[in-house]
Amino acid sequence: MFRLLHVLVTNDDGINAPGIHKLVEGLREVAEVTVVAPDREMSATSHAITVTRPLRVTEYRRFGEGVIAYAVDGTPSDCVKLAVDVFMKKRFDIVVSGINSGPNLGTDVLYSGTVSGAIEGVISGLPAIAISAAGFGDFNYEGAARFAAKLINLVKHHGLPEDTLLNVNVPEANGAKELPVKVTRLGKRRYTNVFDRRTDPRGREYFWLAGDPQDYHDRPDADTLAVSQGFISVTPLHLDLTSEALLRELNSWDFD
Ligand SMILES: [Mn+2]
Repeated sequence: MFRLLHVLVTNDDGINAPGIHKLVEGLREVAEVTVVAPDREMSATSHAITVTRPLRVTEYRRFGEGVIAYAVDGTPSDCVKLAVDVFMKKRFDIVVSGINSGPNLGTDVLYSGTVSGAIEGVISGLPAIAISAAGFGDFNYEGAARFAAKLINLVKHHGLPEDTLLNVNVPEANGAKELPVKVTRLGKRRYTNVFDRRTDPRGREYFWLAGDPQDYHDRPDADTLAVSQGFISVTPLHLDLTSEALLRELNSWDFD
């Protein structure tokens, strides 16, 4: 019997962020959608989980009829864990995390709560997609939401290997109807001017972490390069960080 895919949606910008609302609008046309997302912004919380205090869950109705949604006072990983393990016993088919405000390219993925929401899905044994808007402010999320709806069906059709997720970055369409897609690897991204040094009203110095990304396009298939050229970037990510190359060489080190 034909059954709609059941998508678990989360994000790190919080359940009120415009990106997650556009994502749900796009997905609900082709899938059953359940949302479990942080009740406030949790950007750059990476794969943190909350273990030193309880988690509170509140029903959330602003996605409208037919979308079950809960806001959690925790991280994206907490949300996916709760959704899968405890509180929604229903089986999900796929996890989609986003649409993040701002890109998650290269080394960004190590800090990203958006990517970690998807990683938690993979750890739970589900296929997962992280999707980010490669732009800030009044970004038009519609192209990204349409692509997410297309991609969940491709993932259903092809499946994803174990411990693997897709990291997607979508640039602003700028009038283009459909953006071209490029399959990429993680590029190199470093930040300069990382700390903004300021003075508070009482004359005490403080620091605000921000920074300007510097991309090093040393490979033609880097995600950073693809997005800068106006492509939707799709990067397969694997959870095993083991270095195969050094693993072999390390065996020849004299540890004794
Ligand atoms: Mn974010």
